[in-house]
Amino acid sequence: TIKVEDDRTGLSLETLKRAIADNLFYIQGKYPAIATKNDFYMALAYTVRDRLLQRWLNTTETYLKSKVKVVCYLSAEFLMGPHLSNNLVNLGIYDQVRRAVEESGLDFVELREQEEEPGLGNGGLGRLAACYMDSLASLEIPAIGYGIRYEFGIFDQEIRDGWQIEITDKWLRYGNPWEIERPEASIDVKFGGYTQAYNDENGHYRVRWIPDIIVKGVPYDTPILGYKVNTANTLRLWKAEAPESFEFEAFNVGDYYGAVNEKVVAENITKVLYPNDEPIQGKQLRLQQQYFFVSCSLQDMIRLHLHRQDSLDNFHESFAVQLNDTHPAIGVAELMRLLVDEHQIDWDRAWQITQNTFAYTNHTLLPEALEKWPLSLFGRLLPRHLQIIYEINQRFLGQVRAKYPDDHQRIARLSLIDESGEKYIRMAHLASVGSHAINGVAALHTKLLQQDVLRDFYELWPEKFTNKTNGVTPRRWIVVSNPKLAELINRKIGTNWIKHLEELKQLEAFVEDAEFRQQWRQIKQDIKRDLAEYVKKNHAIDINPQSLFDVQVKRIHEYKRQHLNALYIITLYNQIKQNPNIDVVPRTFIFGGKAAPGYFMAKLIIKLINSVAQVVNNDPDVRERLKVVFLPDYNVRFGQRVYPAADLSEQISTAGKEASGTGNMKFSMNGALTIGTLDGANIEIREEVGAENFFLFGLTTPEVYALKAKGYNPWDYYHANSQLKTVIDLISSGFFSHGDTNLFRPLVDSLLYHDQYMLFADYQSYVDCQEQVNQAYRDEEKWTRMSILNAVRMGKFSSDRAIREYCQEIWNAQPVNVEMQE
Ligand code: 26R
Repeated sequence: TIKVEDDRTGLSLETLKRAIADNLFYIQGKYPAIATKNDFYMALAYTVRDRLLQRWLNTTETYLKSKVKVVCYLSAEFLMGPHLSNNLVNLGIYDQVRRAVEESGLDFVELREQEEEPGLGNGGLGRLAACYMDSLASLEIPAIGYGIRYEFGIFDQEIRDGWQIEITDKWLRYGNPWEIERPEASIDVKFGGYTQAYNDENGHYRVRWIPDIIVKGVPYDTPILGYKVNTANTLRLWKAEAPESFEFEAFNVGDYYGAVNEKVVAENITKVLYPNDEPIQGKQLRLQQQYFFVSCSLQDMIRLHLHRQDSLDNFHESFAVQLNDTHPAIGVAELMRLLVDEHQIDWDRAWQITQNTFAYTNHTLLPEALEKWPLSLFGRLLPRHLQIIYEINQRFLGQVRAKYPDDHQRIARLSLIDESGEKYIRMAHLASVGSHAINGVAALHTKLLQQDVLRDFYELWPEKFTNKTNGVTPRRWIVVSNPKLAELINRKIGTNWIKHLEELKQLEAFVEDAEFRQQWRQIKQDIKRDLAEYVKKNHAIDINPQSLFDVQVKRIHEYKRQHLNALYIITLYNQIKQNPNIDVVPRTFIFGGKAAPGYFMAKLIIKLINSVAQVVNNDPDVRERLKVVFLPDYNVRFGQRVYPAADLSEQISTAGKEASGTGNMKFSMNGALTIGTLDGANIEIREEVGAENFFLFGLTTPEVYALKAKGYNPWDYYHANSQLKTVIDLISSGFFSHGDTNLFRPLVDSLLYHDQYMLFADYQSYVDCQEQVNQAYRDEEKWTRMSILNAVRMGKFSSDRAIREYCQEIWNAQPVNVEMQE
């Protein structure tokens, strides 16, 4: 008999080639002669999607048919990055598909670069959610990621005259082959209006909510396949639309423009991602976004639950709901409303179910990033939720009063409502009260939560607090982004490490193997050359692949201190100007990152870096020994290129400010050494890789606090340190701004008069530490040993470890085997 492979599942070269051609014709409606690169990319993407659909449907079916517990990760952001390569790797068909594409006469890399990355996140928090989705699927944990399908994700960044310009991110412009719209599963969400008390047929007191508008949530599902398993979980993102009936009603009474306006108002809700670091208390639309996606998601869960069984009494055994920061914290009040108002469960039982369902992760200690909503705004938009929050608060404060009678200050501090001035709802308090578990994202961060931000809650419920140090997925951040390194590792220890990252430890045995060190160096060298070519091609800048690649890529923020890095560059520059023949280690300083559009100081830091670059890069005295490049539009795709090319990773936040950091992990896994403070996960990274393999500088958190308490005066440092003074004076003089002494004045003044993040206090320690980096880099073999040890000791920082901990200690979730059937 002749066996013919199915066009949509077959993996032979012939079948893959035919499938690409078929999809080009039947989906894109093109034949090769008239197809664009994007048409070919779409044909390829559909070919790959076809090959994971069977797993996806089997997975969904498995969850629907059994009573397994499902983890629901609620997040306003999912920074997924490109799907194509990741899916190919997780399916285990990367090389085969690449060959099929090339044998079809196409350029695989060129097609791969056609994909618009879904940038539905700002940075750390959104990317963490994406890594966790990969690990959940790879560990075969039933999970759904719930979020918002923003029409415009994080803006694209351009640099003009050294300044950041924001361009709207039209990522859906050419369609998105990875998602499937599910209009049949749409959900209605209410907004505004008023509430009414009534007695039901049994004489029970009840409340109904009469909204003034209803918005329809339409789910768009994307499969998230695990690494070499059958599990393909779902990322379900909600789009807001106007309900058809609404338009129709208005039309009938002749108010056509009113109806169109309703539609516009509804559809605005999921238009655009809010950049962080923007003051948003007054932004009604942001609260609408949060409530919209959370309500859709909880109603969806209830529907799924009732499909599997007939009572909501054990909802918390069906679902574990994780709140990714406070953005979805309104879910606490919404689940109470759904259980009490819409499903007639009594308050006490509903509260037990709610607390057992939710868990809350905090991601920031910065006071300005702690969400609070003006009570007036909140009550107008969500009148029923405000009542529910009052009720929760009253019962909660009753408990507090019983434990701490007459401690009025404590009660005011713990209240869900901030009543010190204008009244606000404190979302972190709502999340803490409504959850059975609260966690920070690195050991230091959790400790600081307990001692500072959530101290009163910790005293009340110490047992709720746990630490869950962040992790990142080695599939995307090593296998996809650094295939050469992955292959070298595979040759030495096989492929088990990809799912068990601790196994990289076996490579320690090769540190003393000169040939292995040579191979390791060669790979780094090749990737650095690739990056240099990319920079040359896309930005017309020459960088020397032999120089030390010193990289700082992350959101631009004063606490992350990109400007401390700039002060060091100017310091080096001054040394060269003073003595042009000085023997310096050639360095390329690479920066990348976006500033929130309304964050003036962050934008000025970008301008400073570019202004310094212009002077340094064009000064003949420097003789190409220093180069400074700010690469525009840092995103997941560029991260994949830059982490593997880095020699040195800059993790230089003021101690006590960076909750964890995750870029620090990606660098180290790829063999970069870290220069960093004792902040966030740096501390744990240093513990793992060994203090001798980590460049440590700066004040510790207790030292930062003590200095603040005794009265920090940046002028003391300025006057005492002539090198620092020279650097600051040079900026002030207009040297980097064509003589304009005003341009950088806000930045310089903020350092001289406040220096909130203590750059001056850490300056000398940083400069000295950078000198140690230089010395280490001069000893090639030593540097290589350190690089290898950094990478192979990173096992702890796999997101698989983090997800296992969440499963065991918070979610009580188990892996579920998905059987393949036709
Ligand atoms: C309230 C609103 C304006 C807002 C503020 C801040 C929205 C979003 C943010 C982003 C924060 C919460 C964030 O991304 N935090 C980062 O989370 C990472 C993952 O845990 C950490 O690694 C990182 O240290 C932390 O800054």
